[in-house]
Parts: sequence; structure tokens; C-alpha cells
Amino acid sequence: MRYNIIEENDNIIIKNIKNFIPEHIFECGQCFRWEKNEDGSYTLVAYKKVINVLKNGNDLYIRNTNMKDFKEIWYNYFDLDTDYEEIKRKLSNDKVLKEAIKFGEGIRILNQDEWEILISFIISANNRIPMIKRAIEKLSKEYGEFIENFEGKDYYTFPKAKDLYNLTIEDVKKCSTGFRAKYIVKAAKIVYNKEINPYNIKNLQTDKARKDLMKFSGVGPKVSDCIMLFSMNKRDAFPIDVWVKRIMEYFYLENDEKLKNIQKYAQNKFMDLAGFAQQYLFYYARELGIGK
Ligand code: 8HG
Repeated sequence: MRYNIIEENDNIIIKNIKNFIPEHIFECGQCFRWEKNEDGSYTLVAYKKVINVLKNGNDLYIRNTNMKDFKEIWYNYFDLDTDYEEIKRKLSNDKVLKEAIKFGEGIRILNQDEWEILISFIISANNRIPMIKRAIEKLSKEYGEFIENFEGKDYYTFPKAKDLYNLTIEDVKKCSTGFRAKYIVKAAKIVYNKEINPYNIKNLQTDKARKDLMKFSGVGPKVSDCIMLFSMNKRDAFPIDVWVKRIMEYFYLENDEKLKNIQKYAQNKFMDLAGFAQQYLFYYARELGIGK
């Protein structure tokens, strides 16, 4: 994709960017390490960096970065090589999606770190987004590495398996992780001992990748599909949580369908774009309370 990119001081500016609205990207459920500032910008921690993202008119400002990091990290992180115009055009043939896309027109699916997303979505089970964010922030502060102080606040990396594998369940519970603490320690042990390498799973086909992810305790079909979609570039994954179940039943299916049937229906209908469809639907349903 072609962009008009300018480097200025510690800023990268992309002029006239389309299909990119920070609020839609960060608040659509895929990502937890951000906070919204008074000026409407978002501060984000990922890949050992802290950046600030602001849409100013049609231009995007990524602050606290440089061209090297933009090319090596942020271009891929923000999925800038993917043509969202084309995806939206194809999905808009469906009239429900047409509305959902209008609502979340600036959504992009981020390419996040596999290990971080594995643990983040283990934490997401039976949890609410503000609580998930809090648990991840506490874990990072307690067991991650200090990155820098940015605008008065200290930022830390997400802890690695080596930082977590020898903790007690009680230690991890102190970070507001609840019953998921035991799954986190177990996953850290598995990865530290090289029984499963989460960075290799993305090379497998979706069905095989899902099976491998479900070897981790605390990872069921929904969590595995979130991990594949948000960190393994599997855009055919279709995670079904309460909101996606509601909206699928409300608009497309009879009431109270089995998850397996919803999954099959979505996979047939949206095919390789199922993950994108899911994200527009999740944001639309959750923000508007559809089907509640
Ligand atoms: O982006 C998401 N899609 C789906 N389908 N489910 C999600 C996303 N993000 C997210 O946190 N969840 C789940 O919804 C995890 C948790 O069960 C609940 C939080 O609102």
C-alpha cells in the first residue's frame, strides 16, 4: 500500500490516511495496553516501545517514534499493508455488515505479539475489558521490564515466559488475574520449557493451530480464535463471545444456536474475511448493546 509518510522530530505523520481511526482500532476489543488521553490521542505499549497515536483531521500522528521503528514495527503492527477498502467493499454486500462497517469504519486488525496475546486472552475469559486491562497492567508493572517514563508515567514491557514460570499462583493472583492465575503460570512453564513455542503456531493451518493453542489450559475455542486473529494473522478465525453470539442470533440465525453451528455459518458466509467481519460485528454489538 502507498502512503505519504513524513518524519518530523520524534513524530511519524501519515498524510491523508484512510481506514484508520484510533478509537475504533483500540476500543474494538482486540488490544488492552492503551489509554485514552484528554486530547483524544491514545498512548500504547507494544514491542518494548511506547507511542502516542493521534488522528488530526485526515492525518495520523505517531509520536515518540522514528522512521526505523515505523518500518520495522508499526507498519506491520497496524496492518498497513492490508487493503481495508477492498475488505469493506466485499463485506458490505451483506446489509448487517454494511451497517457495522459504517459504525466501525476505522477498525484495523493489529498484528500483536503471540505470547502477550496468548496470556492476555487467557485473562479475558469470563472477564470484562477494564478488568482485563488492569490485570495486564499490573502483571507488566510487577514482572515486565522498565521501558521509559513518557509524559509523567512509567511504562513496562509485557513479561516473558521466563519472568513468570517460577512464580506462585498466589503471586500472579495479586495482579487481579483471579482463577486464571494457575493457567498463566502453567502456560509460562510450558513455553519456558519449550514444550510449545507460540511463535511457531502461526505457520500451521488454522484448524491445526487452534488444536495446538487449546493444549494450553484456559484456552478454549473462543480464546484460541482471538489469539489466532490478533497475533497470528489468521483472518479466517471467528471468535464467538457473548456479543458475537447475540448479534449472529439476532440478525442471522434462530435463537439459541450452538456455538459450533454459528461458527460454521460464519465460516461459510464470510470465508477468509470472517475475522474482519467478526471485529466489525463485535464492536457494533458491544457499543450499541445489540441483542441484549
Ligand atoms: O475482539 C474480541 N472479539 C470477541 N469475539 N471477543 C472478545 C474480543 N475482545 C474481548 O475481550 N473478547 C471477549 O469478550 C473476551 C471476554 O470474554 C469478553 C470481554 O468483553
